[in-house]
Amino acid sequence: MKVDANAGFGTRAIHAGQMPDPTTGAIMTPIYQTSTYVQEGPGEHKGYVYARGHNLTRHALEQNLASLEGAKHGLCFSSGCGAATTIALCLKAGDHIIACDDIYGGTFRLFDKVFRNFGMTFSYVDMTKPGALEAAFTDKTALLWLETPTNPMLKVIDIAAVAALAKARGVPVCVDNTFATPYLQQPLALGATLVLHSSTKYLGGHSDVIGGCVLTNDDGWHQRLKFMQNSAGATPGPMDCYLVMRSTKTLHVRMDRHVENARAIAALLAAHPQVEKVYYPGLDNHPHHEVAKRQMKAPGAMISFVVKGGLDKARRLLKTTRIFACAESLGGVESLIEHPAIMTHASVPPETRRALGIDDGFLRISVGIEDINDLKADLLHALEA
Ligand code: P1T
Repeated sequence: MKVDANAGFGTRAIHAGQMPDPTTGAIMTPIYQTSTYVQEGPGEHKGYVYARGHNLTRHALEQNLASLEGAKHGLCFSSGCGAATTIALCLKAGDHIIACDDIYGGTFRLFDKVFRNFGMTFSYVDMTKPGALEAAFTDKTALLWLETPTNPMLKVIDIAAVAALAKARGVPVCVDNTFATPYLQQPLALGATLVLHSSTKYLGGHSDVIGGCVLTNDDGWHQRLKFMQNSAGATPGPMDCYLVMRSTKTLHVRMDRHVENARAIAALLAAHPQVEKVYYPGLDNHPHHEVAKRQMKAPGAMISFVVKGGLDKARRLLKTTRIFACAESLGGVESLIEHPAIMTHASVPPETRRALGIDDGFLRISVGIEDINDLKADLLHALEA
């Protein structure tokens, strides 16, 4: 079905990029599980030559995701890190990247342990403070990189404000929109140049696939990224693309329930005597609550909190929950809980973690879509253990 760009989010989630199979009418896009395509003669082909460059299942997903982000172009990658790598490969030695100070540990590792070796320089700044960002620009600044809400402190960065500062200096902005999803936040409409997702998370939604994507309206960036996608080769397989495409059809429905549950869990934690602090942009006392209300449809379903009693208590809590599984990752239908300092953010230097507030009692949860009473009972039982 040809779906109008003005159609509602749910309609685009289900239909954008997908046409009935021309051979059979199959309503679901086939999984083109092939590495190559037969040519009539040398150079005589149907536009499909070799599957690193061309795969129809992947192209359907790319169009679907582009539509959800309100983008002209979409490209899919083998992981969120594969997407980030491909963007960085479009830069060159000597380029300076300003990244937000609170960032997924794997993205920090990629910048600090890989791309720094190739002569790129990085500054990490708290982008919730415009003055700090302005001072970080140099004449070599080639890209601004931010997550919002950030992983794992759940800071909310004002995308429009940051994009305006960058635009005035001709610097493109990449927003990692993984925590928010395109249903809750649309960075391109706020001035971002590139949007990146780990589609392993809410887009995939079922903890059964690793993937990434980049969406943009910028033709030049799209051409460079497409060239690099084929050259560097961090492309996803067709089965994984199919799984993500099956999942985006329910993104809007899942997110509504994720958020509803998260609001209830945040309220429970905020009122609990064993909890020292809760980080959730939906709480009135979150320092960026107003920005979140302005730029997000809802505050998402990631919550961080500090449990009283330090590492011992945190360990006991993680071993006691029955429904909240102790695991890295987020965004699946099942609830997860983890210890960032030991798990997802172990690559971040201890002093940086401490400065951010990622200490021994600091935990992060991804609220799933199970029955809320069971989730509440599970956490209450573990907090009191
Ligand atoms: O895992 P991968 O698909 O490569 O995505 C990397 C990535 C990128 N951006 C954000 C904001 C992320 O959270 C991630 C992956 N994060 C986890 C695995 C985690 O538990 O935080």
